[in-house]
Amino acid sequence: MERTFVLAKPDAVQRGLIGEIINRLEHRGLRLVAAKFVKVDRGLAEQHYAIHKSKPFYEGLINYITSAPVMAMVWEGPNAIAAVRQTMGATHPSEAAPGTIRHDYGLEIGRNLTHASDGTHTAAEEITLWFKANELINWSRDLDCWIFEE
Ligand code: IDP
Ligand code: MG
Repeated sequence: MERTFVLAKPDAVQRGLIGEIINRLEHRGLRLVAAKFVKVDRGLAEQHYAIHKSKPFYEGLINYITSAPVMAMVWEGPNAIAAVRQTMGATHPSEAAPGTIRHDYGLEIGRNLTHASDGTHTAAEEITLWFKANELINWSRDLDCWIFEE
């Protein structure tokens, strides 16, 4: 079972789309492991987006992610990292496939509603950055056998 880190970004929170994002991931069959509502400070934002430090959009990105609270989550399931990125859609909403969150709710790359880890290494790093070990809940659902084959 794979775990991935997900954010409903400030625009999603301001627009009342936390529930919609959770709904889509729940309906996909993914299992929630952890969630918290966070006002991101600049230090956390800089750590989370360290890989983008040299990019021209970096300052705007830090301002965006610290501009309002975010909903930070961990979700798990088979191939959860790829599954969540597929449900989110391409980074630029204008390139995201219809039916994805970024397509259905977004227009601009700098207001693309969600973050999701892009690989096993970043997923592990991001989960550790945002959550303490005891905030991650190991549990099972009665319907897991109808979603997970094994
Ligand atoms: P991802 O969120 O799909 O993984 P990344 O390339 O990792 O995309 O970029 C991180 C975030 O930085 C994007 O989700 C978006 O909010 C922002 N971003 C990326 N490229 C641009 C850009 O060209 N202009 C403004 N913001 C950008
Ligand atoms: Mg990324």
